[in-house]
Amino acid sequence: MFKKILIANRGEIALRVIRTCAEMGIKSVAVYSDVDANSPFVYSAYEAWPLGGKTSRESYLRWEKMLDIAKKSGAEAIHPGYGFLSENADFAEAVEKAGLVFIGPPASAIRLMGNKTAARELMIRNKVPTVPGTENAITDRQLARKVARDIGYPILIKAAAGGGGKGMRLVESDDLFEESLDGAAREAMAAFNDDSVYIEKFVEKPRHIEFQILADNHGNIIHLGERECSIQRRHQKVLEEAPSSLLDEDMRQRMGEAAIQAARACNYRNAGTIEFLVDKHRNFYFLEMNTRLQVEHPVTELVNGLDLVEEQLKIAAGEAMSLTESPKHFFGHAFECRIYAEDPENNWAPSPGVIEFLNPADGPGIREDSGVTQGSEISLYYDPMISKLCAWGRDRQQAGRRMIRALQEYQISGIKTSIPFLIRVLEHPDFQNGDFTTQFIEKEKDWLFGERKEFAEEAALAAILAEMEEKKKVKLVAANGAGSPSSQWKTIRRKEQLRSQ
Ligand code: MV4
Repeated sequence: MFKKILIANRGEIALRVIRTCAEMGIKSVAVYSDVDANSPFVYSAYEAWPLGGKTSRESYLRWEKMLDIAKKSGAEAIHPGYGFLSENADFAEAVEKAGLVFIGPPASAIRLMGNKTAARELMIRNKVPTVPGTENAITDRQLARKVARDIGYPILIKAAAGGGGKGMRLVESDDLFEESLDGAAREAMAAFNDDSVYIEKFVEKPRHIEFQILADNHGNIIHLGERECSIQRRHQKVLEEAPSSLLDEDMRQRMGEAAIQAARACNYRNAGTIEFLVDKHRNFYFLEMNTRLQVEHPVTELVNGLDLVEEQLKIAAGEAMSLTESPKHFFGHAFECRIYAEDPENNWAPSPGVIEFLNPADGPGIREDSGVTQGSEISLYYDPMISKLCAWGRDRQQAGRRMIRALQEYQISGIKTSIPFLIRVLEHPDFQNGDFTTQFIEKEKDWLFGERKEFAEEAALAAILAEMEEKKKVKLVAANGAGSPSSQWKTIRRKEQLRSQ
């Protein structure tokens, strides 16, 4: 096993990797920008080296600097986390060339899966179900138009170099085909410096379900079940869960097999994720492969009783992974809520500032992966996600109740967060019944943002307390509202609290 590794990332994911290193007796090397000098991950690491700079480009994207610090500190391997350099095939290659180990897949798999048409082609050849559409990037406009007519409108034009929803265009009818094609190619060129695009039939009201894959260098390749990721807004996931309430054992078996087949086809190693779309007839289609550890990996850990970072380290060090067979049963149910420093009530505007007071949730079944502490400043330089709150329960209902309780318990002031919105999502009857698609937030925005009659009294109380705060200099820590009468997950909320200063 490695004795020392460098973590080329920041925030909660840097801390996540540092923690497993500590448990495994591996020395961790953090790198940090000027803005992050006082972040918890910097203090938790065995040692920490400054990168300088503020923006990502000046700091966490500087790979020569990363390699330099790795060499100077004596690190043997680099964990890229997610985002930043994690899916940069050139970086993965440079790491290996420098005589270090990249804790992730081979550069060839990153490159192949980064090209969405190449990935599609590979899946078609390997009999992994894909959405009907063009087999390659479009070179012949008339042929492409014929494909669109044959599969039937609406269709989506997607950028080959895109992914994660970037550079997609919906075309509703044949007369709009030509201009949409030109527009999509132009957008793709501007965004990715590559104008290749391809066509897929538009799957209406789908679910987004992804499978966790692990593959080692001893011939073991398994899946660890799925994550339900349909609850998202503008391609930003908001809340994830494992397992998905949509899948039965048979469907899980078939999708898991397809996911393993997909990973095998690109000669995959380490942890990866296969994204699927599931239509209303429960047909599933390969969408993309993510060649990194994902933000939402904790829900998979919770229902498998497994440390995915530990598995990543073992695999990268050439050891066999802990499991050799895909599990058939999962341990209870887990939710993850992404807590963002943003204001959902104000069109999700970023909410930078200092966290003046922080007392996060805890207690039975709660796990929090947070990158901040009281006094931390949330800047506009990086992603606004500050924490991931997970709740585990013996079943979906207990996990849901615990999540609402934890979100209510969570005390944070100085910045706005998505916590009240998350509570509303968890209280929604359709969400509780597992009856939702990727359109959920858009479709239910009135319900999710609407006034609640039953809160009228509490709103009045809150107004009085706010006035008291003004007059008597008493600090108000507002409870995070919840408890709709229709909720099968109804919980008892605590009262507003007054903390005298
Ligand atoms: C689609 C689709 C419908 N049909 N492809 C969005 C993110 C990117 N990974 C692919 N995406 C989609 N591809 C076909 N053929 C709908 C989406 C999509 C979506 C997918 C997953 C989760 C949320 C989504 C929200 C809007 C659109």
